Amino acid sequence: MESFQWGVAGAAYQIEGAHDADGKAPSIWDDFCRKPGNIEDGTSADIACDFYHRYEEDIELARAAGFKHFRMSISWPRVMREDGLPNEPGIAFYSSVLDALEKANMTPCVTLYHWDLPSSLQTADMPGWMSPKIVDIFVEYATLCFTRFASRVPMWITFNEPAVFVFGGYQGGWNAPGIKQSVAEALVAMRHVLLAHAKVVALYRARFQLGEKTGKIGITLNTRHYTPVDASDVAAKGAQQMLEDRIASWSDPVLFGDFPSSFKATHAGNLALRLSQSEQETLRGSIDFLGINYYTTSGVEEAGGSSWKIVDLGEASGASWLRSYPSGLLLLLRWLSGRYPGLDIVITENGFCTPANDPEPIKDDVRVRYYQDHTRVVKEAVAEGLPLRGYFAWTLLDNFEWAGGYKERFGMVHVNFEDEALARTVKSSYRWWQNFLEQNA
Ligand code: GBH
Repeated sequence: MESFQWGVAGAAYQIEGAHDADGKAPSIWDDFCRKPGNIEDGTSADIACDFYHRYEEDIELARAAGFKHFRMSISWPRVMREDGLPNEPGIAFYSSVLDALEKANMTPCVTLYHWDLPSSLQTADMPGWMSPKIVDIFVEYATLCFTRFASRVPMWITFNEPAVFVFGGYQGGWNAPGIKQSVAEALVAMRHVLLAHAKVVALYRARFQLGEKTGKIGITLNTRHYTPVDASDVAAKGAQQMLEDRIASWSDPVLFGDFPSSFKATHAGNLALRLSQSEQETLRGSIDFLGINYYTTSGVEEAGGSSWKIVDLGEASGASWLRSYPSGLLLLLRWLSGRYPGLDIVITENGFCTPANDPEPIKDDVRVRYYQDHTRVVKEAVAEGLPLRGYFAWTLLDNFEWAGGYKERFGMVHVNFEDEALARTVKSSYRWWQNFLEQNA
């Protein structure tokens, strides 16, 4: 496991707080949280973990755990003003974070977009990712980030979980900006995200990739494995169809330049899925690695005739969508490297949820077990020769879990949100990582 990257991941909106500090403009998540009913416990991330002011202490926690890689995101409305000019104090913040990481001997992995679109880009005239104008506006934002930070950041991710903010934000409505419309309509946003990704990667490769092309850029997809639980052909076909619909619908475009034929058949006639020759060319091969966030697996079972259904597998957590099923990770990695031979894969998130009302939050044995089981699979995958290059645990701190508010905890460090001091206390899982990383250094 010589050069394998062990890291810890987080995202700006979930931890930074300081929602209006130093010229930061509002984001669609600031707005979404203000609307009653959107967030389970009625909270927001106005303060969150106050990482904005405590990043030194928190980076020290990550360092002392033994992590050598640190995944973070840049908040677009913190670094770019509504008039498009740089917001220097916001840029200075990330610059200080990078300084602290350098001092701590940790390598940054930076996500450009982890869901906090500037509010000024989501209006009646400018409908966010639904507008074709967003493509070039995202390129401008990325240009600013690369100009200021590319020389210090060897690993970039354009988008975190595009399916979640596209379909959650522009179809289901449970994610910002909270728009409810048909899947067919939301595919327009999917198209724009893919085109924005491809353009930003072309820009990075042409102008910013570090000397000797050591800098890498990729995309991170939300994934789960879909695994047949019976031996029927129907279940096998159902599982394959789900994997293509949920994962390959994003990874095929950035690797092959076009959507899977099954996806095009499902949405037959939808113009958003028609890519021109030149769009296909910019998309094709537009990642140096594929980032996957893996948390869970679903079973697929024959349900009579030619129909199949999704069933729960594995051990329950504090979030209904997340059940621990470690072997699904290995199956998913095999499926991905079968479809995309030679492609480098990085697990950019993996972690377990416990409820906020857990009577013993510090003694998070279930999380220890989850990390044990999943890191074992990581080692198996590497031993098997699968091109898995890194693993990032989600996450260092208990934080703002989007629509789940503060009710769902993923941290290896407890944060006391009941008290202004926001005290950090390491959990058993933190100590487990410390020990694990010492042995695997
Ligand atoms: C990731 O999302 C995010 O990147 C990260 O910010 C987040 O904190 C972390 O994982 C933990 O959740 O409709 O029942 O599926 C994970 C994918 C997709 C899981 C949306 C929750 C909503 C509930 N998420 N899903 S459901």
